[in-house]
Amino acid sequence: MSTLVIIPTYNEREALPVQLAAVRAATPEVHILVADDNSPDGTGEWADAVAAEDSHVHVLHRPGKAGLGAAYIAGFAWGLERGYDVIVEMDADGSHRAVDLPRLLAAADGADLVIGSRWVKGGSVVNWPWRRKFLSVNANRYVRLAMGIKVHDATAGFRAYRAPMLAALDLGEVESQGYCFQVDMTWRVIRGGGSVVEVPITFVERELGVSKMSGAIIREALVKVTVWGVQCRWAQLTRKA
Ligand SMILES: Nc1nc2c(ncn2[C@@H]2O[C@H](COP(=O)(O)OP(=O)(O)OP(=O)(O)O)[C@@H](O)[C@H]2O)c(=O)[nH]1
Ligand SMILES: [Mg+2]
Repeated sequence: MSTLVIIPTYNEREALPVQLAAVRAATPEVHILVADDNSPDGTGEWADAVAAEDSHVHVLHRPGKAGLGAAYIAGFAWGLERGYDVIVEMDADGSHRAVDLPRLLAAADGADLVIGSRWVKGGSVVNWPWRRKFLSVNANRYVRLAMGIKVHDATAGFRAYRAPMLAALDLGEVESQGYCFQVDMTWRVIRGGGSVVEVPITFVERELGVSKMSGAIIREALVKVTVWGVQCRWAQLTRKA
């Protein structure tokens, strides 16, 4: 089973070296694609230098900051073209621990989408203030309720897709960024008839670099999940009528 781990980066010059080394050590066989949006801090150039020395590391240079979702969509296309069996999403900032990756990959044997979940039994978050926990837990409750899905951590960004599942989705249609991108992808897999499994992970708040989370990212998720929820309920109602 060949695996590609996509790490999207924007100004992760401090964090990426630590994360890259951790992934190489935990899973020496996997390939890594750094999808960099022309980071002003030189993350892309640093990744190029590593890629020149290590055949397991690749770099996708994008012209400018266009959001997490767009970077992943481009990374998925890159991985599908090259025939990887499993494609993983993973942050550069160390929040997603490389030591949890082998369990995610093992579960990808039996599911189209494996979500590294904070909000199932055994999952946890380290170093988050109560407000962040409250936001994430309740955002996920809202997603479950509004969209009628059973996933406990639909906003999670540490996940593994089986390539045929990604290939079956119309990825060109996906416009969401941030957390919304994760919910959008989860919903597309479910609607596409794919199986979803949640594996508990320990999520660690970033210690290096700066968060790119913003009010706009939270608003996007809230508005879109509400619209999708209404569409979904409407479709259920009109089917029954
Ligand atoms: N290529 C690319 N990567 C991005 C962009 N925005 C964020 N990222 C990367 O996506 C990953 C997650 O971003 P974070 O800033 O950690 O956002 P977050 O994990 O939601 O928020 P925190 O928990 O506060 O860290 C990191 O590896 C970022 O460098 C973007 O516009 N383009
Ligand atoms: Mg982060």
